[in-house]
Amino acid sequence: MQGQHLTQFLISEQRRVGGTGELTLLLTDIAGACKGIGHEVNRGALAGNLDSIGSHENIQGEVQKKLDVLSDEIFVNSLSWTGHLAGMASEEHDEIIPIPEGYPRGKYLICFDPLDGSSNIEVNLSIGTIFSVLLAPNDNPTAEDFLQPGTQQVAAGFCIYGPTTILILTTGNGVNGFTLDRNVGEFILTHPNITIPEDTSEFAINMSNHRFWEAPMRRYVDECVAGKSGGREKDFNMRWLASMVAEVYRVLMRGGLFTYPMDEKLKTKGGRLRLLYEANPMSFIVEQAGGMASTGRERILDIQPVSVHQRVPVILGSKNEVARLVAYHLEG
Ligand code: AFP
Repeated sequence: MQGQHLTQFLISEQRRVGGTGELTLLLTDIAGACKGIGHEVNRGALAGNLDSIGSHENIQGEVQKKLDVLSDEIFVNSLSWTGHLAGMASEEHDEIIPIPEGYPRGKYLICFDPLDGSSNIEVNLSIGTIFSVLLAPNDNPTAEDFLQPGTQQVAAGFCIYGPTTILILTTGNGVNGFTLDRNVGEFILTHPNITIPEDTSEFAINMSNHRFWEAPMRRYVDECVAGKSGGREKDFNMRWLASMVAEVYRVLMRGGLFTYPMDEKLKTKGGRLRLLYEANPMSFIVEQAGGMASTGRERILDIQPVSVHQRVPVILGSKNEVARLVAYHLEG
C-alpha cells in the first residue's frame, strides 16, 4: 500500500511467505547502509568526497574514488556484525570478504557494487549501490559458493542517489520503489508494483564503441538511428548516462532498452559489466518488472558463473525490443 514504510512492507511480505524474519532484517540493514552511502554522496565536496585515491586501481583496473572506498566500507561495516550473512563479495575487493571472527554468521551471501557509475561523481550525476542476495550453502563459504546462477537470487535491488534517493527492491514477487524521506530517515513506498512497458522507442548505448560492436548490434542500432526512414515502424530517441543504476531506473519508469554489448576491445574480458553484482541483480529486477535481460545469446539469469568478477554483455529492458535484438544475434 503506497506510503508504507519499508519495514512495514518487508514484514507484510515476510508474513505472506511465512518467512523467519532473517531476510527482513538483512534488507533493513542494507537499506540502512544505503542511507549512509547516500549521505556521503550528498555531502560531496563538502566532505572532500570527490577526490580520487592517487592512481590506485581496483581489480577492475579502474582508479578508485574516495567515495568508492568509503561506500564499500559503509556497506561492509553495516552488514558484517548483523548475523544474517555468511560472506560478502564486493566489486572493490579482489577476494570474498569473510565475516570477522566473533560475529555470528547467517544464511545469506551478498554480492554488491557499493558505488556504480563512479565516473559520474565529480560531475554530480546520479550514481548508486547495487546488491544481490543468495543463500549460503554453509557458514564458511569459499569464492565458489558465490558462483550461483542469477535464478538462485533470493533478493536484489539498487539504491539510486539522484535528485531523490530511491531504493528499488525485488524478493521475487514483483518490483517496488521506496523514496527516502529525509525528514524521518525512512524509505517510503512510492512506486508499488513497477512494470516495464513491453515496447519502447528509447535505447541507451555508448555510441563511441560503434566500430567495435558485433554485426547484430550494429544492425539494431543503425536501424534505430534510421527510424522510419530505415524500415523501423517509428523513430527512436537515445540516452547514455554512464551509470547503470540511472539507466535501469529510467527503464523501470518508462521503458527502454539499455545495453553494454560485447565489443572487440572487451573480447578478452568477456564484457564490461560484472555478472554477480551488476548484470544478475539488474536482470532479476527487470524480469520481475516484466522486462527481458539477455547477453544477446542467452538469458543472463541462466549463466553459470565461473568467477566472482566475471563480466558479461548486457541487453535489458522492454521485452519486445530486447527480443528483437536477441533474434538478430541468433540470426548471426
Ligand atoms: P564506473 O562505476 O566505473 O563508472 O562504471 C559504470 C559502469 O559499470 C556502468 O554503470 C555504466 O553503464 C558503464 O560502466 C559506463 O561505461 P562507459 O564509461 O564505457 O560509458
